[in-house]
Amino acid sequence: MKHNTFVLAASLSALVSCTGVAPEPFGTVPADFQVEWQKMETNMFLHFGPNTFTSAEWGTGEESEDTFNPTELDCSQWVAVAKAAGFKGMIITAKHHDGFCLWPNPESTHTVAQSNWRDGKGDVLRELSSACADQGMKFGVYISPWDRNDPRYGTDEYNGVFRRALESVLGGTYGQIFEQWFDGACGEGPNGKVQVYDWSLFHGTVRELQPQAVMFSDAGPGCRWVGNERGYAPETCWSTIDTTGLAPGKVPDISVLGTGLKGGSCWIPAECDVSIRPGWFWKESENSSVKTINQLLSIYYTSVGSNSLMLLNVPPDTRGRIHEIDSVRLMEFRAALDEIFSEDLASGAKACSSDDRGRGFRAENVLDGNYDSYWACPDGVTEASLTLELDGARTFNRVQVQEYIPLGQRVESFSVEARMADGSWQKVADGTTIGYKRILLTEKVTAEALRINFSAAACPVINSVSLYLDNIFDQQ
Ligand code: FUL
Repeated sequence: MKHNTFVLAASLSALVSCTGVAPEPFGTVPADFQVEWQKMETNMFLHFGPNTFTSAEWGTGEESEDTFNPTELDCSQWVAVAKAAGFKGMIITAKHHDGFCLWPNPESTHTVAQSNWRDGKGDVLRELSSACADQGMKFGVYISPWDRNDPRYGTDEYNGVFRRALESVLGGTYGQIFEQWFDGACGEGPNGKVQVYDWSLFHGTVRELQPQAVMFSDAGPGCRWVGNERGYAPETCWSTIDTTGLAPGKVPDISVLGTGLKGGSCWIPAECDVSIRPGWFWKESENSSVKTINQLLSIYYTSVGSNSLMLLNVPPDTRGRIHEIDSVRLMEFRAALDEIFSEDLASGAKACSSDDRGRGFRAENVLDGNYDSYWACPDGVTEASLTLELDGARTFNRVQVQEYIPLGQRVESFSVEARMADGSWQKVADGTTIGYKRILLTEKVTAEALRINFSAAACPVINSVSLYLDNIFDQQ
């Protein structure tokens, strides 16, 4: 009996000692709402306003309010299209640089309330936010601080005017806002003056009214502009950055926005805003230049596949509907993504690794589909490898890897080797940073096993590894 008790106690303690302890977070880590935001991956941007009717990209602010006159506004259609395309959120230009407000902003006399549209009783934000709520879509707003209409622009008074405009959108009438988009543009107002923006006032207002909103600008604080409007995040893309010397609209070295900074003191991940058409606003003349499936897939790989969000602008037309050409293209894009990513060729594989932290943190976790389980190495181990014995020979050309970002971004570089039918290992790809998600494009490889070698700033913490076969995208 005594002996049995001893054996039981000994095996229990062995079991406990094999159970690993989670790594401490490394460096700067995201807020919970930034992790949720990153998981959205693809969102829709909507540029809509007087420019839709004048074919301008930047309105002058002198357009009559009656210019804005959608004949068949249908925000439910926008949301239905976005949803079918797999987007998780929508961000609308509530106010672009011309100053026209798509909601009855009490601070302004240049809004839907002064227009003949719906006898001045219309409110695009109300319709879109309720369509989003009905269809389970997140709702966000772009509100340009630059205002080419407001006579107070360029004076101290304007900062208060803009704060109150923010309050009327963010105060609750339109529900929860997942992202507040701040354009850094700061041009002249109607009196020829340039405004000195009070960013701490604006940011403080958003934080107070919408504590979970991710604030976009060149310098965050929630997410950052990637530095181009082509939907392209560079090969190396850290979600951390230092904001010293950066401000919305003021970025001395734009390349920093793409790469971020290893060990940077702020977690401000990149977002890729890009339009499905050449311009941001709808124009009849651009109906024939809607991006192709290949262009959209390329953007997907260089944004979502490069630790960034894809914010695709799909501008509603003069009817107030997403044009058929754009919606059909989006459905084709969705079908292509579904075809490529529906079958994970790593599933059924057996995973092992050079190192791990014990039970609960083993290599097999990269295959379990659970976001919150991961493979982690012991503290101090910064070079480690993970091997997948595939469930037979598999042919793939995409290698997708995810770090568990709630514990920080760690991997600096990695290489992928494949074991061929003759037993030899061959390097098929390599990359630098990973972050939330990294998709490497390789030649078509048929292999029975895969080995990924990681080199990281702190012990690697890898959430998932997947393999896919893309027969659609042509890299040219
Ligand atoms: C830019 C603006 O000037 C463009 O008109 C557009 O809204 C784009 C998303 O941001 O800075």
